[in-house]
Amino acid sequence: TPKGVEDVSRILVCAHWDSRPWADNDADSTNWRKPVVAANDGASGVAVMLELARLVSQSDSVGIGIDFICFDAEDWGVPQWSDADDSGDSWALGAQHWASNPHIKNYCARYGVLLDMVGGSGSKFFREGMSLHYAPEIVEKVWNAARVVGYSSVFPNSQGGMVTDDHIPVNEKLGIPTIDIIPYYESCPQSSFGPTWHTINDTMENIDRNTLKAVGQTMIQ
Ligand code: AHN
Ligand code: ZN
Repeated sequence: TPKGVEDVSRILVCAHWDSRPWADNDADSTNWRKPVVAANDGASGVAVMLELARLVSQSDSVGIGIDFICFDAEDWGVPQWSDADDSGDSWALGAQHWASNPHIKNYCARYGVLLDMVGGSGSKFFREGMSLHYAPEIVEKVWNAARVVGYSSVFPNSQGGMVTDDHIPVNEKLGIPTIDIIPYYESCPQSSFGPTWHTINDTMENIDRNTLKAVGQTMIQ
């Protein structure tokens, strides 16, 4: 049997690796058609994933298979300056495609974790609503792991928003219970995803290594 088929001894770790072509949430409308650098919204999830892969490859006691997937074209959703209506399916194009055409026929995994925007300064990862809907036991497991490694202040137990993201097609089309670790800002006027979301300020200066570490350490736990 090929790896991953009907296989519950594997888990899935995913992130999107594309960057949004338009900074359509920038405060300055002259930036709306400029690309986002995406230090947080793209690179951060991949960065944590690479570090997990590095650590796991050094260990001989992981005891489970881990599939790392970088999704393309997550961030091609209809821009705010466009007249086209955004039904939600213009987002997560790579994940939609992969979930309909997995790299292995009948691919399965025990569960999945999506890392999206896991490096922002001041980020807190509230429990995301769609994750609670599709995979409440995985939310419980991960938030418990965060508490065990001392990051309960970065991973509050209360619920944040409901997010259209790469985990939706993985849940809906493949039936793999998959959660999204994504920031939620309770009182940020620009966006509930934080002040740099889809702006030209999504750059390295606004990345905090402590946020990356909290997420990485939780994943290792
Ligand atoms: C929507 O704005 C519909 N979803 C947010 C998903 C996203 C965008 N993650 C990163 N960039
Ligand atoms: Zn984005």
